[in-house]
Amino acid sequence: MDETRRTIALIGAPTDVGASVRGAGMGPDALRVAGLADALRAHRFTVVDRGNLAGPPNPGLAPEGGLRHLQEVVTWNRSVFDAVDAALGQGEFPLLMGGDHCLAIGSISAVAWHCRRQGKQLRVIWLDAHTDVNTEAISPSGNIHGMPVACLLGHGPASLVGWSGERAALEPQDIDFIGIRSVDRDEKQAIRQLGLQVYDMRHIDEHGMRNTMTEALHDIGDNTHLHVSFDLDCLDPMDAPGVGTGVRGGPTYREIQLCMEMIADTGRMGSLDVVEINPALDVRNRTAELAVEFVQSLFGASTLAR
Ligand code: 5AB
Ligand code: MN
Ligand code: MN
Ligand code: MN
Repeated sequence: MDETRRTIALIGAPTDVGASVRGAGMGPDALRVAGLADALRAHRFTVVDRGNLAGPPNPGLAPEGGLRHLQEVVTWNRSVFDAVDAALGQGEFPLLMGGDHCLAIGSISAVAWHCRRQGKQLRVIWLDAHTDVNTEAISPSGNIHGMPVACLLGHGPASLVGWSGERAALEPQDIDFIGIRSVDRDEKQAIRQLGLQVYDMRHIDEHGMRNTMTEALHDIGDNTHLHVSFDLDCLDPMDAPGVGTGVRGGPTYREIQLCMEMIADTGRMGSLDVVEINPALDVRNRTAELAVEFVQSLFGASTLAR
């Protein structure tokens, strides 16, 4: 972030319509209870909590045509798009509090739309155990929280594609994935075909988080808008039990801290999603509290500075 500290707009999207495990809809309030706003204010940011967006309930239905709750997902993402667009239009930093990860379709589409008008280069860092690049044709679950990256790359149902003004909000080289350890069979093929840059856990094991992030961030320049999409299941479920689709073998607490600190050092982060916290599965709000710690690091908190 620049030294002229931007106002951070907290946008709550309390829904789990993109998932089959229920509970991520309580994520925004878990982050509030964990003290997200005051933690950022302690770092001299102005924070406005815009409250929660409204949207349809989770009907709890089976997928149709390979997609669960498509209409509800579209409606929630429309609201997210508008709220993120409004925040960016006012020069604010939008911090989306999910909600499940399908909501990144709306938030990143709004960011891409804004970047296009401002002539900025959009880059996305996707922190997740999963690559979320399934489509309705290949998803094993029909859950749209496993499809946002495909939709943003221009592959998915027509009603979820093209929101940024172009068919694709992102080109494959605009996104890097960190922490990946669960990819579905046909999703692997999609990753190869698209040529996506996936830093999986083996890469982090072999090269370390420092080299991984140096590589992922190497093309960030003065004109880059960096969007971070932080799925809390990126963390190891031993640290962060409050997620619906946890996968063992995640990065350590220290590795994630370093990852966040290196992102902060770029000074180019312009928007953030914090998604997939599931308070119904959590232990004493531990996952939301951990999220608040890591978000502080993303905004430049470090052991010896400030
Ligand atoms: B999350 C799975 N690949 O598509 C699928 O949490 C899991 O946003 C998706 O990363 C996990 O259903 C979606 C098996
Ligand atoms: Mn995800
Ligand atoms: Mn995930
Ligand atoms: Mn790259």
